Amino acid sequence: MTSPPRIGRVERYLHERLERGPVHFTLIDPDKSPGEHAARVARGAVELGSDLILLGGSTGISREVMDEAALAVKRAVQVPVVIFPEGATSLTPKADALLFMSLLNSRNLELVIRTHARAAPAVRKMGLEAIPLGYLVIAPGMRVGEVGQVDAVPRDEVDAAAGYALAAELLGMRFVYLEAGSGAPAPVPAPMVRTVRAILSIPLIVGGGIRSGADARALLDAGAQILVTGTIAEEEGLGEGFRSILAEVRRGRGG
Ligand code: 1GP
Repeated sequence: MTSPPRIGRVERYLHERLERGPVHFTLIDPDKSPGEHAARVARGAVELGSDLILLGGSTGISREVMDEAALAVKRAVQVPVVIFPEGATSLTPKADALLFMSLLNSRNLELVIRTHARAAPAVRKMGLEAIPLGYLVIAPGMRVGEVGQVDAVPRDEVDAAAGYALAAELLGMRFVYLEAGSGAPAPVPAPMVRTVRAILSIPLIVGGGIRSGADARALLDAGAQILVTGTIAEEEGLGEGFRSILAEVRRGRGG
């Protein structure tokens, strides 16, 4: 017996939010901001209008650290708490969902599909909602570019990025994430975002190097629908930079 794909609760929530305008994800690394610290960052971010908390980011986050962070953040905020995985070891059923992401331009098949094949039965058993996503690293790529053994898409090769993004959609993935790399000196170029947006029907996520309201504005104007920030809150807290990014996101929603 077959049945149409099941869209989970978090994915439905995202589509409802996207109807109202741009969406923001706050990425928290539980190794750097464990438990109650993660909860404090999440609470402040959600008060400013962030729509979802992503947990992940560094290598080798243990299951215990993830469990603790997911529980603490869920107690602190109403928005979904979603795992941004760096491998199969940090999965926790305490989160609401998992970005089930293929690193499209990795040379390492482990990160394209093989780890997924091993982890899929455990994901199903945990009852974790899996959100299918194509993850594409754009130069400079930073650490994820290295660890992910990526052939990063050069910043001026907009058609190459569009090809990957459309292939992800045609393969049935339901989100595309353009990643410049955490801490990148500049975000994904706006012309690339514009070209990818024009060809894609599924929501476009952009992250890496977003440090100011002006960065956010340029990406939103180019058609990014979901912005992800991590480093800025880690380095500066929820100060002026973070606030100005969220102000642009709220402005895109009309207030
Ligand atoms: C990293 O895209 C995210 O995977 C966030 O990047 O840390 O540069 O905000 P930053």
